[in-house]
Amino acid sequence: MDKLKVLEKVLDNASIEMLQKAQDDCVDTCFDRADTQKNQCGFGRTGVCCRICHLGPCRITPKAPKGICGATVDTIVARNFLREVTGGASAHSDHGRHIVLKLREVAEGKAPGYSIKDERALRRAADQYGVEQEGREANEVALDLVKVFMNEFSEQEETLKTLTLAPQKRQAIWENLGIKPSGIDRMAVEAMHRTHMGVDHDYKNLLQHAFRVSLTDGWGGARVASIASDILFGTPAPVKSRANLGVMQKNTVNILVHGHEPSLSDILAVAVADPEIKEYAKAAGAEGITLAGICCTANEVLMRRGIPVAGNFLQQELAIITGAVEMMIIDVQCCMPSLPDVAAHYHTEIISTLDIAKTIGAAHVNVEKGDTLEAAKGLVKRAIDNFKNRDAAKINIPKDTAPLIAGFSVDAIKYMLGGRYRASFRPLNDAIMQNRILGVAGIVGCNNTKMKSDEYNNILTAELIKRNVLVLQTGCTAISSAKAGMLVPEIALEIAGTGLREVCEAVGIPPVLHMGSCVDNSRILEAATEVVLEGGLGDDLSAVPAVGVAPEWMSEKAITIGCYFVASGIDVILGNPFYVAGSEKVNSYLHDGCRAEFGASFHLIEDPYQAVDRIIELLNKKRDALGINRKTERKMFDMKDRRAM
Ligand code: MSK
Repeated sequence: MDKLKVLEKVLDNASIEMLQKAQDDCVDTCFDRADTQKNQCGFGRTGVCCRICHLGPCRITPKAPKGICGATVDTIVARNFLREVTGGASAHSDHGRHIVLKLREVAEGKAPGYSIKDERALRRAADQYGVEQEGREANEVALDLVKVFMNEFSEQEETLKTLTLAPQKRQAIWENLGIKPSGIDRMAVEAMHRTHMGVDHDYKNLLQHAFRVSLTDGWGGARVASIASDILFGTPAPVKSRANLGVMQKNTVNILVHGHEPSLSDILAVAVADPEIKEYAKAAGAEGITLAGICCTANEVLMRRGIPVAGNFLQQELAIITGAVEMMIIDVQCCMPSLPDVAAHYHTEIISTLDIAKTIGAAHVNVEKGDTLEAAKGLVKRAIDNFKNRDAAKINIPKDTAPLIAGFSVDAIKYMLGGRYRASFRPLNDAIMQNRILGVAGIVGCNNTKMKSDEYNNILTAELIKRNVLVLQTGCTAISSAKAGMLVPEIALEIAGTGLREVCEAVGIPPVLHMGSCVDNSRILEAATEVVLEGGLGDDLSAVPAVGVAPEWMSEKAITIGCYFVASGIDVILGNPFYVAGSEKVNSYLHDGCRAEFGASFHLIEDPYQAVDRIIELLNKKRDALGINRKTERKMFDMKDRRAM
């Protein structure tokens, strides 16, 4: 791959440098494999390949318009779509289940190394879910809350309790549409049943179940995951840190955590701070230990502990190519199976840690049972032992890093806006009503080798804050913004529009708020709900001037997230298409027809500047409907205004 080609694939200097190094070191990366896979299957891309039964595989063409069983293209495309949504919901929800089970172990006193870190979060959740608290110890309350959460997975008939956290009007819409889901597990099994050969053939019925399943994620498993994580590991609050490959250091032992679940990574943060472990590292000739993260495990430990972020999704291989990673510890989701192949060129050890997620070539160390802190210390010592195996000639850590502020949970935003005793979303609602802030965009998702990594994310984010749109981010998109220096308040002074800048200055927040990992997209729904409950911006999520955007998405989880945003009444812009183009009916239902039901739909816009225009148009429509789109007289904030805020 020559220099020009490298420049087409990645945006930031650190990634450019490492992709060039990959060529020098003869390492095959996802960028090379994307070239090898260039002529991607048109049948797969348009969703018209059916391999659900063994009469096929069948591929729909004008000459062969039906599968052998008689399935139409609409049935086939809708079935494939529903299975993708179920994959995404299952990933988030199973993550949530693991955290809930950990919470149970902790409450039963069976998880050494863990504790209930945030009793306030526990009590708040107990209130929300109606768990009796009067005179009861935290552990007792936690055990009852765990029972409620476990029931969210196993409930057969009643609807999910977590749905009741949505605005009343939205709940009524779901009720009328008949898409209120019952238990998470049941809905996933039903999805697989419906899509089995010879069951549900009505494309609309299948798509409705896709939206129903998506609700088990955003208003079910993902929300439960965030709540349980906050109880166990602490509710995030603003924290400073840095992002990009340059967070690794030449003279320290570098350990990277990668994946999604915080159970081990949070304990690893404790292990690396242990004095005995620090001594062990010094004895091995290292100046210390650097713990950093990739993808959403990174976001989890960043949000709560300020652990630096080494990179986002498409940087996972590039991080190893620095030649300076002693160990990469992986858990679940978004960890490429290629990691051990890349690591084989260097001294890096890849360690998988959960029995449901093994990778050929990775050493497997189960950390789920027994004393996790001891297991974490064992892993750190093993990484330290590997320090001596470095090949100095192969080490090149890019210098690039950028400062950031993360940790904007809904609780933290409320506190920032209103202070400890008046914590509320009122100032945000007022700023939207007064046209200082045009609206809110939740920009989420991944990177994708189909586009230049981070480019769409960053153009869109910068252009929106210029136009006074407050941006909420999660996942790998937030890491894109971090690398580009957009997660610090100073950026507001430099590029944000006047109104947004005034609000950011008055409150002391960046114009782009990092709200967590991809499972934390439920926090965006929570924030939007707070806006509705605060009043003045309509009585449903569909009324709020807010949009969701998934610019560079790639995973099934992103599809599910998009669906639960739309089902919640929030329009979603996609930077690249779903695999549904083969069915005009499915395509048009998702991008238009479902608006009649949910008040929102998907919009495929592959150019970031056009996406900005559409977003502004959508926000303005909402503002018009609310009657708040009048021009307000421009007025600079004085100290009195700032205090009032
Ligand atoms: S890690 S799902 S690449 S956001 Fe959550 Fe990043 Fe997307 Fe994975």
